[in-house]
Amino acid sequence: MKSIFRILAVSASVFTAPLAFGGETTPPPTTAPTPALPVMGEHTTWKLQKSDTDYVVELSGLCLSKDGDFLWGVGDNGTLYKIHFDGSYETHWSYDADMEGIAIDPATGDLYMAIEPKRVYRLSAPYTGKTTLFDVEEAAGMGNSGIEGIAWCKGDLYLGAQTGATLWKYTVSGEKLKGGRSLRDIAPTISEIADLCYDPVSDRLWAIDSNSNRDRPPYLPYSLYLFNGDATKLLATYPVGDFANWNPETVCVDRARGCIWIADDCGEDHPSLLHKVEFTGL
Ligand SMILES: [Ca+2]
Ligand SMILES: [Ca+2]
Repeated sequence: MKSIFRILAVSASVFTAPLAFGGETTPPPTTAPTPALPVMGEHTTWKLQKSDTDYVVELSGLCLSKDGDFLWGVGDNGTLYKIHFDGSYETHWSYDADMEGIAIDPATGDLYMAIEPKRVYRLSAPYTGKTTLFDVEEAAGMGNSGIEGIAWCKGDLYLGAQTGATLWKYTVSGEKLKGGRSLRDIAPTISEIADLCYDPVSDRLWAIDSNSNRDRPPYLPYSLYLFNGDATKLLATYPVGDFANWNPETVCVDRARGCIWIADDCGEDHPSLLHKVEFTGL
């Protein structure tokens, strides 16, 4: 007995967890650890252009392909592009619609497109035709400040509008689950949603604000916003305006390359810009 007591005394001084009778450990009281936030690093920029007349026009949405080997991109002029990680690209399909956002169901490869001001399309392989899924009726009157962002979130869709930085969650069959509510309620410096990307690994939602917000306090210029997965808490804000300051309308998380892809919609008369922004701790 004497030796057992000695062991217990030594153990208690070494381990923070108290030892119960018989030497079993009782777990220490736990507080949920705060996960570290991603840290933004260097960026690389490509001008998406082959010639004076052949360039990517008004790139406004990006998502990774099903196999993660290229990016799908959409532009306001109604073009679906395949964009490669070296800045080369091909036109895949065109349709007369103001395409502002794109997301993918990684299991099926189905693409979901946000059409300003209010519509959602689905495209299945080989992505040369579309099905209209539903309209976000509350965005119907938002004109050119309507739906710009779309994100695939565990079988449902987040949709975001420029007007009021309004966020909704819908099922793919068009049942409204949440919203619309303004992200300004939790992030007072965001003026609009220009794009969204939900990352299922970290369970976080990214949004980008494409406005200069010059002389519009409290709104910040050209910024990325990071929220928890339910978009109930702001986690971080990242200014991107030192390199993405035309009209950054896309955000796309790419874990395999440790980066976030941001694109500038530079209007009809200028090639769009693609930025690879390195992040650690995504
Ligand atoms: Ca656009
Ligand atoms: Ca718009």
